Amino acid sequence: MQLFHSAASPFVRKVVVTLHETGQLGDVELLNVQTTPIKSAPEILAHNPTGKIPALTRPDGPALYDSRVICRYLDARKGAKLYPASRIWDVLTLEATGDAIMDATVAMTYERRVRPAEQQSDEWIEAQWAKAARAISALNTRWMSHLSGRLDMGHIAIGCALGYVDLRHDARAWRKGNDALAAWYERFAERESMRATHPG
Ligand SMILES: N[C@@H](CCC(=O)N[C@@H](CS)C(=O)NCC(=O)O)C(=O)O
Repeated sequence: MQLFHSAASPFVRKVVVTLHETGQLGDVELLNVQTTPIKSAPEILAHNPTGKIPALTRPDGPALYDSRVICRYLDARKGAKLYPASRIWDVLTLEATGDAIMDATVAMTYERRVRPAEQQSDEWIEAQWAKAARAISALNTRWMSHLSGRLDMGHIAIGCALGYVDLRHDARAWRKGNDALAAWYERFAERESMRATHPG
């Protein structure tokens, strides 16, 4: 299988952490690509009409996208139980929360890096950060019990989302007022899968 990859993408990192955690790293070749909302890499378009990464080619059917589909496929392929039936709705909601933090903060990065300076909107960027900040605060107040349990896909999504905020939006100081989540992330970032995929 081949994974369209960029080390800085938190969505791609979810997939690569999942490969590590489920022992499937050797089954996938990483293909580094550069793609942006206004300039899609042509080699991705052949597999994913949206031009986004991650996308995973596989021997038993058409390529898979997006990260949630790929991670679920990899989990099923190995029977890894990162989506345990007993708490599936919590896991999916937690994964969606991580993805929402990524959506908002990746959009902030694109606004500054890809959109021409005269079209950039500070108001829009602040509104995106407000989404991410509310989600981070909700994790700190409502999700710590879940996060301290057995590893599942929700944990991986949150770890990758917070890693991306550190990478691109460190100045926002997300740890302030979110002590429990900050302590959890400190430990989570020490996992071998997270250390091996650190984008810095
Ligand atoms: N919902 C998608 C989001 C993927 C995504 O936004 N990837 C970014 C890189 S971090 C991308 O490919 N952007 C290029 C574009 O928007 O065309 C997923 O979970 O895979």
